[in-house]
Amino acid sequence: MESFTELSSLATKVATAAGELILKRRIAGVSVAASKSSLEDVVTPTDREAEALIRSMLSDGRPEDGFLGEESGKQSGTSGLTWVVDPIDGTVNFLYGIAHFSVSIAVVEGEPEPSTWRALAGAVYNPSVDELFSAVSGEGSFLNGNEIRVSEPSEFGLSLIATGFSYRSKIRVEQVELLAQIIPKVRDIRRMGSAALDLCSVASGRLNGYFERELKPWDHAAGALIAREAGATVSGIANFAPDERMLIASAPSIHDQLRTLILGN
Ligand code: LIP
Repeated sequence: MESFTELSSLATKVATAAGELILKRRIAGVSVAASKSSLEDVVTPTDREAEALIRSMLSDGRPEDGFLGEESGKQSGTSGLTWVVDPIDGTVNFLYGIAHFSVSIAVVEGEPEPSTWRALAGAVYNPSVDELFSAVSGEGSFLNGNEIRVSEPSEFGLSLIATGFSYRSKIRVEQVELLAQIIPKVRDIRRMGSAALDLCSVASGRLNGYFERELKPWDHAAGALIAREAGATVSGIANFAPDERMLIASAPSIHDQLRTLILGN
């Protein structure tokens, strides 16, 4: 297998190319192509176009690898590696012209299951501000080539915490009820609309913590690796692997207290 560094180089090259495409389409104007799990859960023609470009570039570079994408699903490979891709993370922001969306590309070893995969390399690119977050397993995390580390708050009550909400209104009511218990105990809350960029914000110290339910593998595959390699603790409901039930990422010193607030244990 090629070195992890070569995998990272391919991830960053493809994420940057896809980011340039989606920014061009955003400037030209964006429409809804379809809705998915609910009317609020939209997909645009650019989501599909960007994922097709990503698949094509990855296949050219590593034809034997598997692929799992938000828009085109899963294709098994023969190399033991799978690329886990969200072509536009923060699609609603993209649709509304809010400059906070990203291309998220990770490569994992083993099945594309968060509870069992080993993330090897990842890239998250925000084309609106030309910020490329990247990480290689065991080699740290970087923002535009400069190493990044989590930020430890002086105390839990001064933590800046982000979260996100479900596309399903019934679940959103439950999430707001939980948030009502958390918000008085921390500095403030942010809801920015891209899980990948929220995880990169934890990695770079722009947030002290982030949690969210119902994330798909492609939402967090790259961002969770970037957060961990920057010193964050990332966990889920049961073992220390996030899944759709919950993802919690934070500076290590506040993780247990944040988990207890969110999960009650
Ligand atoms: C989004 C996530 C975000 C979440 C949104 C949505 P998408 O992913 O990045 O954290 O709150 O509901 O799931 O759909 O833009 O790829």
